[in-house]
Amino acid sequence: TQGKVITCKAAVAYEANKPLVIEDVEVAPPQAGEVRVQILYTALCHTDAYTWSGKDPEGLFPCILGHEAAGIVESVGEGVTEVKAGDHVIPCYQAECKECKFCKSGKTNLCGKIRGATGVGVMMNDRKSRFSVRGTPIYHFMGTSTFSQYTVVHDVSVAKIDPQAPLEKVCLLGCGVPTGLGAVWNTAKVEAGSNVAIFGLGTVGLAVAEGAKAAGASRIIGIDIDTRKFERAKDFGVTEFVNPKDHEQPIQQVLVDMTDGGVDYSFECIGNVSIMRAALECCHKGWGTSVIVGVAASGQEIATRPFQLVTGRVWKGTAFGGFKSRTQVPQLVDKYMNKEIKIDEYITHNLTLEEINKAFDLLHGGDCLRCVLKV
Ligand code: NAD
Ligand code: AHE
Ligand code: ZN
Repeated sequence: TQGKVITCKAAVAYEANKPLVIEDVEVAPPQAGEVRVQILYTALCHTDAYTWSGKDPEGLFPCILGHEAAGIVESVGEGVTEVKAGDHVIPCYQAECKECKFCKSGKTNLCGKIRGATGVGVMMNDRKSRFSVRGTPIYHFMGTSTFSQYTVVHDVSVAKIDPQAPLEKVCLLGCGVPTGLGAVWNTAKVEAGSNVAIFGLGTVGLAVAEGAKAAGASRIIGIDIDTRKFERAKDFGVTEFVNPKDHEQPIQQVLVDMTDGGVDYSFECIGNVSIMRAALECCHKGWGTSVIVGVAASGQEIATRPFQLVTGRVWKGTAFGGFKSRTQVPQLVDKYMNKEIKIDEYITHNLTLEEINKAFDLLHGGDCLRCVLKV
């Protein structure tokens, strides 16, 4: 297949909110600096649902969504040295070129090399897509487009992993689990003995709980409006639950009262700007730090009284939990293989690519964390 167009199945999003269509998609060979990957397993993340909903300003249609996956390199383009055909890989929506201003700064995991192309659904080389259906180009998504049996990614967007690792599990290390763990370990740098509040107990929020427990946090307070989330959350380290619907007072006040003035760290894992405000305002005066993890819709803005920051609270955000993707995703795979981090516990459903619309329905129902599709 090397050097040839591959025709394979992919789920195409033609329009916002319209069911995805399983199509025979033509996938062009990788050009210089590109890698064609056979995707074996992909999970769905709420960010896929968000873009599909039409609320993402970077959402383009028709496109192939998906960014939490694992697979095997099918072929590589000219000049690609770090992976070869047969390597087991995880596509990384957050690239790491190791050469740009961002990568060299030592201050961020964001990479600037290809972001200008991935935000508009094309490849860097020729600003074109490698996907087409009956001659019509289909946009890429997040530089990954994993809802396809084959995809083409930039070489800086692919992490080579232990070939022994089960791809049907480690696909989750493409997004949600690292995001939550890293929000705690890299972005907030939670210390032992801290009090932590987590808003939203989906996969990302539970991974925050897992990370906080590992960091030695004393109280890990989970906040969710869906009571079904509570029982499971205990297994991930949540020590106390609050349902905002059970309280008359604003949730930030409830938390301040529970914690003698506020928490040391809070994490917003929902994507709701009024909860982002509550998450900041439930932090302790003088030092409390709030990390925004959730992705809010186009046009939404955050607000608080500046006095909240003047009096020492800190507002931060995180992308992919601050992990440097190509360097650190393989390390997270090793941690899973050594049983230092969970993955299996986040997988509540398994389906096939053909059943992807059902998988999105499950994602919107309350009992699904991650649904892994066999591609
Ligand atoms: P999810 O839908 O599984 O989890 C969200 C949880 O929030 C659910 O349990 C829901 O019941 C709860 N919730 C909804 N509204 C609430 C409210 N008003 N008060 C309290 N709880 C409420 O989603 P997920 O896959 O865990 O992702 C969470 C968010 O993180 C999404 O916005 C996603 O787009 C974003 N995300 C960001 C990054 C990043 O790098 N920054 C990475 C992955 C996901
Ligand atoms: N396209 C959206 C922003 C989406 C967003 O914030 N994405 C997160 C990852 S979510 C993964 O599930 C992120 O890492 N952003 C950093 C980046 O460079 O995209 C919008 O609002 O424009
Ligand atoms: Zn995601």
